[in-house]
Amino acid sequence: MKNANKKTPGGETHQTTDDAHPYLTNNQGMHIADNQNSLKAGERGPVLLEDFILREKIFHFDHERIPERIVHARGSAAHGFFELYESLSDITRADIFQRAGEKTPLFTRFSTVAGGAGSVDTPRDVRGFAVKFYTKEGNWDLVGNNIPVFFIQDAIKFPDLVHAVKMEADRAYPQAGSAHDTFWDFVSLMPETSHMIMWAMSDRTIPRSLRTIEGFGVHTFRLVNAKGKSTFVKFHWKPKLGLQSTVWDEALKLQAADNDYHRRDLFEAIDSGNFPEWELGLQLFDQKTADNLPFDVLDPTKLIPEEVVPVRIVGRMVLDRNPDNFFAETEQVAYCPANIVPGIDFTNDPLLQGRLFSYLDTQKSRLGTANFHQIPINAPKCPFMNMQRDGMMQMQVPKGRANYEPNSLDMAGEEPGPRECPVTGFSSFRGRPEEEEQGDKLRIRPASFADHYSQARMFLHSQTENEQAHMASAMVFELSKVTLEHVQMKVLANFRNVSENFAARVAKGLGLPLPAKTPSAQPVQDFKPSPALSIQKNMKEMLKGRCVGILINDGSDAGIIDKLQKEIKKAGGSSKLVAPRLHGIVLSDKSKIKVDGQLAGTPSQLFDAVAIVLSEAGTAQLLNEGAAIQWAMDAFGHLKAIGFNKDARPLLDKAGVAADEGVVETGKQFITAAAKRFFQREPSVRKLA
Ligand code: HDE
Repeated sequence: MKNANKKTPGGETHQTTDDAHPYLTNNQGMHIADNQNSLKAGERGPVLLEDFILREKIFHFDHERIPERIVHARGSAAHGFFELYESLSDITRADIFQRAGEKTPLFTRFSTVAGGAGSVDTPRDVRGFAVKFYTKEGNWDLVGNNIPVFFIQDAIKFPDLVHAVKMEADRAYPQAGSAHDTFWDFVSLMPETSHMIMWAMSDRTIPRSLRTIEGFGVHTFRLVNAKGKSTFVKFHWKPKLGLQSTVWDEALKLQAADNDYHRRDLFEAIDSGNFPEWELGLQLFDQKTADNLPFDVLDPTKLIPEEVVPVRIVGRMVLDRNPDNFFAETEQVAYCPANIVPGIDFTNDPLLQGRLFSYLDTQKSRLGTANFHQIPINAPKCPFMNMQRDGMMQMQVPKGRANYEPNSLDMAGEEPGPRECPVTGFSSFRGRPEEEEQGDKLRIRPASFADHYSQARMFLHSQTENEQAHMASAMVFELSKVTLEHVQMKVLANFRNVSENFAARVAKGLGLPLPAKTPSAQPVQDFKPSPALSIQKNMKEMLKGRCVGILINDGSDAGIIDKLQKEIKKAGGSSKLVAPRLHGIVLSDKSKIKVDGQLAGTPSQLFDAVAIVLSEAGTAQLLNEGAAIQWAMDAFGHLKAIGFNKDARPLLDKAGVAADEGVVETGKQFITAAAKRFFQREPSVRKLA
């Protein structure tokens, strides 16, 4: 059916349906004749209540939002697959771990924790790392974080923790930040937060990209094989691009440069075919190993160093497809740690046990119905059927009389209904015969959870000097935003248990005297440092997945730019051109080009390394341009490689860029430098605590 395009009284033309475009309808399937004007009594008359098309459209729009997640509201996600490297059938009967080479579809959502859905991507915050595997035996959700431990040991403290970190109750600020009174008040009174606080103050919480974070299941889980034998497991995700973080000043400026920095980065990487990849690692250990560790494996504030129990790499996750629709998929996806499959099981970790209740409950409140599992992004990709019925938004149309089990009806004539299967069905790990899962009813913390400081100290001592200085400076920053001196003092008193030196540095940075030490329930132990916990010790020097910004102007040497871009591409990286104007930059060879970013809106913090290629005249023009000077100054201050051609040198001089091994002329040495950060430069650009 063809329609001629229609003219409105105002004279604009609106496209109507043709062979390529389907009919626009209302929600009942009725064709719409006019989607531009409401129904009025006369040309300039009142709109009529009768306009059911207008009312349906506005009614639906009015209800477009659903409650955002209580925590982890701000997130970005992607589809992909998990590929198993080797069969783990000796350790688990989980179907996903049986056949080497087999791929399982999945959907992964990354998030910040504290901010609302519309908050920025780069505050100092923990990142959520939630994976939904659509396995052949049901959905398995591994709902983890980018930090392997948690703030608290018992689920009953979670609402307090979250209330404390979120915006304050009366003033509704700060949004998405922990640097305020109530968070640190809670921390100061809960020494069990000490270990996680050290992680939160480290560069782990200011990642460069979601593609460069690790993921952890946090709790100890179990893998159970066909014979019913249980092996403890801790889950790890290791990014193929290695770990990479920002420096604090860069993170702050990224917030201003691009609120959606991580979301855009993930989307663009996938869109351009640079699929982010992680390897799944397992720390597998038995009861004897658990019994010999100097802490309790049920305590989620503790990690097992990789040097003690190695991480066995068993497969990889590739994210290769962006969501088609943010709301339908990323917003409506409902993760739940209780979604497990036969061959995977829980432990008695009291935080995990609380989570097993919370997520199902929160999904009902967010998605409005107990049938949220039928939404496409949440539905298993294997058959699912049972006798659960009805409820709001039931999408299925079950047949027959029998909606209960056992029944004899669906055997006699009706379509056969589902029945239980003791062989393939889930059965909980029975526990150890010598370990009673019963006892007096008690509200108690086990004594084995009482050491709050030893692993916090271990984490600190596992970092490079520069990373330790970042942590002390982060703590000074956060506590300097706290207005209550007694809270600052209590935090310092606690942290004297972690490290006298660290507490003293923070106290000095704040200009406060060191208070008396908080007594520790247990003597603090000096564990061996774990180099695996440091970002800087584990960064990969590579251009793959990274982007170089190239600042140019009229007259820039076309040959240098072309060679540079080719070399970057050859090394696996990408590049973007930045100039004072978006259109019409005329290069040395008189070619006229459009660049990728306009200087004032494309600051250097958006890039992993920068190059400045200018003619003498082009440089002279930019010497009075604050944005250009800041571009170079920030790249230097953020410890990035800076490539330049000789004529651009005056701009570097004006920006105070000193010569060091990261500041090099464009060419081979720049390609090598661009794959690194120059942490050794930092003492020359800022004073750390
Ligand atoms: Fe969550 N958490 N959590 N959490 N969590 C939620 O579920 C909760 C905890 C984590 O991308 C909520 O669907 C309790 C640890 C991630 O959609 C809620 C406790 C870890 C996500 C909830 C914890 C996490 C959530 C909010 C303490 C790391 C985002 C909306 C007992 C292992 C998933 C929702 C996504 C989301 C409860 C602690 C990770 C309210 C009660 C520990 C990655 O149910």
